[in-house]
Amino acid sequence: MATQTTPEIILYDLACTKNVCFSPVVWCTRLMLNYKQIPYKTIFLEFPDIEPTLKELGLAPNESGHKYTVPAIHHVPTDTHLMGSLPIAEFLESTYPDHPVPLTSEVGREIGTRARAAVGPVLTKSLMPREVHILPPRAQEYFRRTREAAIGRPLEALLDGDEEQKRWDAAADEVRALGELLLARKAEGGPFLLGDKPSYTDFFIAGSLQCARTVDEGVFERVVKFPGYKDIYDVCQPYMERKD
Ligand SMILES: N[C@@H](CCC(=O)N[C@@H](CS)C(=O)NCC(=O)O)C(=O)O
Repeated sequence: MATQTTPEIILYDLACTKNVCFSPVVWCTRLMLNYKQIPYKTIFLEFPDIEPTLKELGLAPNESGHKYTVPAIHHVPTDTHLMGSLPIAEFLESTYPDHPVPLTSEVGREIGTRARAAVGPVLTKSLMPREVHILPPRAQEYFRRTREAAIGRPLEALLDGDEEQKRWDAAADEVRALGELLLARKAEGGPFLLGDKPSYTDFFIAGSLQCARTVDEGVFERVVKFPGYKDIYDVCQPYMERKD
């Protein structure tokens, strides 16, 4: 959906064949832009084009992991370029203080840590062999080559036999416990984790689920069948309407 207003932000996002945002980290940035109603334009990059494009913009490489990653932004009014969902969130929060989004909180840190430990690995292993199918051809080749090198086997091997089901069974107690923590927060007021306004942790949960849903509805269902998750996802829906 094109915006009529002059964009203040150029958002560098990850391209897929559905032409919508699906990266969980880019969703965190996009949710902030949508929530704060900041005029922006999206440039979707295929995996192999991320590094040359962002290097050309003059961005310094990441110190660890992949050298160049999305999300990245260009803030047009100040000609500022930034890469990384957290530095971008801090920049947006200080530059656009209206509709504040609390970035850190004790409960947010706990949820983030537990989600990364309990849900992150099992979710990633279910998504990777499916994500490859929503990438354009050059990105498929890049993704398969880099991810298979990282896991040391073909992507499809992650779905061998009942391996996937066993991973979800092993994670179930902790996925349920985290969902109960989300529900407990809601019971204290809600409908968001910190009360009546969203926080960055709500966006992290909603963005991760939106990623799963875009890649594969069945994987999304594996998470939202546990109580707690869908409530956060649903309440963030208004800020996920714009996906491109
Ligand atoms: N810590 C970074 C992680 C960003 C990240 O890993 N992004 C992925 C897309 S989801 C990426 O750009 N990967 C580049 C590659 O695989 O070459 C952040 O939060 O922004």
